[in-house]
Amino acid sequence: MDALRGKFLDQISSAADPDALEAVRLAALGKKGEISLKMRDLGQMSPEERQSAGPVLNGLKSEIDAALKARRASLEDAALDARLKAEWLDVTLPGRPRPMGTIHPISQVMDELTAIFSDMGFAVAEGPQIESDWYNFDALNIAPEHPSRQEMDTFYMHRAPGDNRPPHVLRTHTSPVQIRAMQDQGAPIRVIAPGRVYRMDMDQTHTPMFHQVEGLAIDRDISMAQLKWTLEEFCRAFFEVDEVELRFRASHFPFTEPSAEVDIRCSWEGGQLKIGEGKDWLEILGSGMVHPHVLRAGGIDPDQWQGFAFGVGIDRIAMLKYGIPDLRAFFESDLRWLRHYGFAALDQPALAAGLSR
Ligand code: 2U9
Repeated sequence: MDALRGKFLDQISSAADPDALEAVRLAALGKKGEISLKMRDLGQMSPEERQSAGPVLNGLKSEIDAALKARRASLEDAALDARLKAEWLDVTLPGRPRPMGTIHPISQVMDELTAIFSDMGFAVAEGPQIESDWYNFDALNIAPEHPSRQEMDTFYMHRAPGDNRPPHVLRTHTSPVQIRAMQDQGAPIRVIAPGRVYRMDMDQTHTPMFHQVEGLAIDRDISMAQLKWTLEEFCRAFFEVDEVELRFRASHFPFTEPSAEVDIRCSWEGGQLKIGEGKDWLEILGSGMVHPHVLRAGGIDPDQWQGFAFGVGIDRIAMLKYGIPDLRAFFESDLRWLRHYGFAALDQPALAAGLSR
C-alpha cells in the first residue's frame, strides 16, 4: 500500500500539465484505477480483513484525491501566471500618435469671405476652371492684342491640328463666372465668385495657381459710394477692426471704368502689421464700375443698369490677416497654421513628433 501511495504521490507531483494529471487520476481512481480495483476487492474480504484494510484504503483514496486537487490548483495558478506574463499590457504607455489635419488657411479665409458677403446679400457663384477665351478675355473687354492673353502669361489648353473649337485657357481670374451669372440670372444681381485662378507667374510673391474672390453688384443706380461702403464693411469684418480707412487710387482695368486700386490704412511697428491705424497704406484689392461692354457681354443693357465690381487676392489677404510670412507656408502642410495659433497637442513632445510625420 505504501508503494502504491508513494508511486501516485510522485506521479501527481511530477505531472506537468492538466492532461498528465488527469491520466494519473484515471490510473489511481478511475473505474479501472488501481485504488478503485482494490476498493472493489474489499467486498471479497472477510469482515476482519475488511476492518483493517478498509480504513487504510479509504485514507489512501482521500489522500490521493486531495493531492490531485492541490496539484490541479497549482497547475491552474501557474497557467494563469504564464498567461498574465504573456498578455501583459502597460496601460500607462502613451497612445500612438495620429497625424492630424486641419482646415487649410485658404479654405478658412474663403469661408470667412463667403460669410461676410452673404451677410451683405451676395450669393456665391461657381464656374469652370477651364474657360473659352471669349468668357475669360473678350467678354471682359480685354482686347485681342492685350499682353495678358499672350502664351507667356496664360495657360492655353492644347489643341490638335484641325481642332476648330475656340481656344480654351485655365481661367486667369474668376470674372468669367460672373459673366455666366449675368447671362443666367440677368439684373439686378449681387454675386461673389471665389475660386482658383492660373497665371504663368512664379517668384517669391507669386504662384502659378492662386485664389481670388471677385464681387459684382448690378442694379439701376449702383454707385461708387456703395462700392466704398461695401469694401469698408468687408475690411472691418475681415480684419476684425472697428475703424478702417480706405484710399481709392485711380487705376486702369479693361473691365471697369472708372477703376481704382484700394489701399487700407495700416502701420508696421517692429515688423508687425496693424490694420486700421497708422501712417502707412497697404494695397489690398482692385475695383471699379463695370464697363458697359462687359454688361453687354453678360446680356445686360448698360443704358438701364450699372454696377460695381472688385477683385481680391485671397492668398495675399490670408497672409496679411494671419501673419503668414511666406507663400511656402501654404504648401508645407497645415502644421504651421496650428503652430502659429497655438495648439495644445503641439506642446506634448510625443504628439508633436507624430504630427510632424
Ligand atoms: C465682371 C466685371 C468686372 C473684377 C475686378 C479687379 C478690379 C482687380 C485683382 C485683385 C488682385 C486681381 O487677384 S488679383 O491679382 N483684381 O484688381 N478685379 S475689378 O472686375 C469684374 C469682374 C467681373 C463681370
